[in-house]
Amino acid sequence: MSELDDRLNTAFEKPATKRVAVFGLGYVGLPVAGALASRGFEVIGVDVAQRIVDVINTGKIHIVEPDLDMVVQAAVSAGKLRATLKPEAADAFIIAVPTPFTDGHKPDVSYVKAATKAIAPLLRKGNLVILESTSPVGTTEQIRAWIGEMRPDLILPQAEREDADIHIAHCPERVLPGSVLRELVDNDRIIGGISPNCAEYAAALYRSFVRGEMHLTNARTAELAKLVENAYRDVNIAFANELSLVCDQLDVNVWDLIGLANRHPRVNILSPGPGVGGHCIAVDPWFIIAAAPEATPVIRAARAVNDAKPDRVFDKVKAAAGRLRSPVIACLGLSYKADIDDLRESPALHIVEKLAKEKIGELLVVEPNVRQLPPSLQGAAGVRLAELREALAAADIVLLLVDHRQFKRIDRDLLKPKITIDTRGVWR
Ligand code: SAJ
Repeated sequence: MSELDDRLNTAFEKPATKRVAVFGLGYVGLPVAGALASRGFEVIGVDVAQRIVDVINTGKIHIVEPDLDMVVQAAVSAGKLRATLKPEAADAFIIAVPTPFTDGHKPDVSYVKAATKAIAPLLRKGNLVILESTSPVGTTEQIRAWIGEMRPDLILPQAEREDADIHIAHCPERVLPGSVLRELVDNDRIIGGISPNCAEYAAALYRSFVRGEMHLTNARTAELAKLVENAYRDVNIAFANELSLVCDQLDVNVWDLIGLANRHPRVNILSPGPGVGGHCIAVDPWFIIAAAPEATPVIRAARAVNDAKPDRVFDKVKAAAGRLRSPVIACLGLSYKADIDDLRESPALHIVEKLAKEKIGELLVVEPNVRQLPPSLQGAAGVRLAELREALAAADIVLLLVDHRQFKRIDRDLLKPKITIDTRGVWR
């Protein structure tokens, strides 16, 4: 441990007296707030939605994530976590707000700007500002500029200067929805400081609840590292999805093929599916493309392949249905991946919406993680939410869109008389 580490650990040795304000109480901010509260920090969760603030203050949560309810309930009842609409002073501020893209696939950092502008008037000497949101390269420096406009009285950090009044760093979130609490603690963290000192201060805070290693770097590298992680995955899923189309044409089972190719010691092909969903992998590669459009043909092509995959699945279902009179289609799964309720950017949902719009048969939708159809499907003619058993009994075509655990357990004999379209390779 360096002398500085010693100093920082001393600074944080009485976490019960330290306040951290977390801006944005969503899939990332809420678990971080819970983790800090469970380590004894006094945590103020700031959100713009009254409903979210109210739910959290009753010790409940507004999202589905295993065990998060228990962590939040314990933190709220111990008086360590409190949600509010109104920003309050703290020792450290963590920004965990959405960074979507605009219609033209350009990054929209307006929520980060709004959070920064709310934090700036509250800043005192010694404070730490951390950006967790996945952000385009340069956003952390932009935060410094926004603070500078509002607080000319503060000495702001610079790469080569260590006499700053406050510290600013980017610590990108890396947690996998569905395993957030485990990954929050176990994953390594990349900590990108505006200056080395900033990174050290941020690392000291994360060390309070992270068991993974801290990798200190500058803010720009940390920003790009996060984007690259998700773009890497997108490109590799695109390769698998492209293979699935090749295999359809050549009458080869893509799952057998990938299983065999992956026996090579240096080959590890991911799984094809109905497309790439969620709010990260389908979004973040665009931040790299927007920053360097001429230099990113591979990343752009991967986006195109993955975005086109739902329509290829639709074509397959349409062709199968076209051979039947009044086909009944069991559509298994709506979420963007297995065993969660998140429908954002879901390829499964896109496929079912298109089948409904083009009136391709009667659709019995099975989604064990939701209680009602999403608005886009509510009231659509010939579409309803059904129980798995009923849908399997009635269907001519069984379309597997999400590999939920309930679907993996389906008795294969029930499927024998049906036409099956398995986009996830569960029943191979
Ligand atoms: N998918 C496939 N084939 C695969 C793997 C995934 O089709 O072999 C599909 C999934 O079904 C889903 C999509 O890709 O539709 C994305 O799912 P995912 O489980 O790969 O990732 P996310 O979006 O839930 O979470 C990712 C993670 N990033 C990486 O694994 C590099 C997570 O660690 C990040 O924190 C998260 O993005 C984020 O918030 O950025």
